[in-house]
Amino acid sequence: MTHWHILGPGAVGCLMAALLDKNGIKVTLIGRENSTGFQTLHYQSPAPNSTTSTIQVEYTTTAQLNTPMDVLLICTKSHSTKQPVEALSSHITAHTTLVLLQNGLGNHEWLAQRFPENPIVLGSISHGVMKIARDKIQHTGLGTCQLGSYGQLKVSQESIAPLPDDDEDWGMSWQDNILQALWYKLGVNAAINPLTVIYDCKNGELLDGAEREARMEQLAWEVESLMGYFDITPPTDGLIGLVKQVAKRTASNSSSMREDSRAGRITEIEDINGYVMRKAQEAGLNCPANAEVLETLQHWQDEKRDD
Ligand code: KPL
Repeated sequence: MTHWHILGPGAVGCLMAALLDKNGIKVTLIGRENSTGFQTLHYQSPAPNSTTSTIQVEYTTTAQLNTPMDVLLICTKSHSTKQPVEALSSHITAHTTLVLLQNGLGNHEWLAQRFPENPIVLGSISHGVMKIARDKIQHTGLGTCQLGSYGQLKVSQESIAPLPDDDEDWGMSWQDNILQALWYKLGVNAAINPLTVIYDCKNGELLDGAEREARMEQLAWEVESLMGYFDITPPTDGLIGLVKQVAKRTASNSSSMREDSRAGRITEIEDINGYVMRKAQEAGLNCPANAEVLETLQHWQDEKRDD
């Protein structure tokens, strides 16, 4: 049976552990904490019929892992990826499939260069999930989990695991063009996340004022023009249509970037609007709204670090 190792026992990593375990797939979580062996993880399913189930998950650390891996699912924050993946590299054999499931873009290019012989799968997840205690996650909203092959070596859905595509809690689908799905997510995050930090508001409140909405439109419009350059077909209602739909659907959410910023953690701005700016430079396009939010958030982050 395929054994999945999940790097990053945060909310998404634990959700994936719970969903994989529920579907009979062997899972080990890899974290920083020096407590290894089997530990209890409580999973609270979404309301209104919320129930809590308990699973026993194996935990290990990068230093203590001592087996080659079948599948390495990377769920770390995008800015904390390279170092722990390097630390695991002696357990990545030619047979290890690397699955990247995180916000922002850029690490997929590094992964393909660093591990050119390995099958690579990219993913985009829209489930709502919160880690409410060290050993407890709350699945706050059902969503989807899109996966797809990336790079030279084509990976088929069947080859990584019998992933359930008929399980409602999972919302799993295999995409032939996963980069397109990831650009859509990048566009949504680039237009919503930094503005929720700047206006210190929930996602839905970005639709409450003309200035906020205009800035959101401009950010989305710039990403959409970049998509054209990289041969990515925009969503049917345009990227701005998708952005507004997500802002409405997740109206009461406080974005991950706002939460990171409030908690004084490094935000994913470099892997979201920063990635947009790196691609804009490659394409020779101007993206002034993305440049502005990037600069503002970088500046705020540096100020907090100096405090
Ligand atoms: O992905 C998100 C995030 O917060 O990172 C959105 C879609 C904006 C939902 O909050």
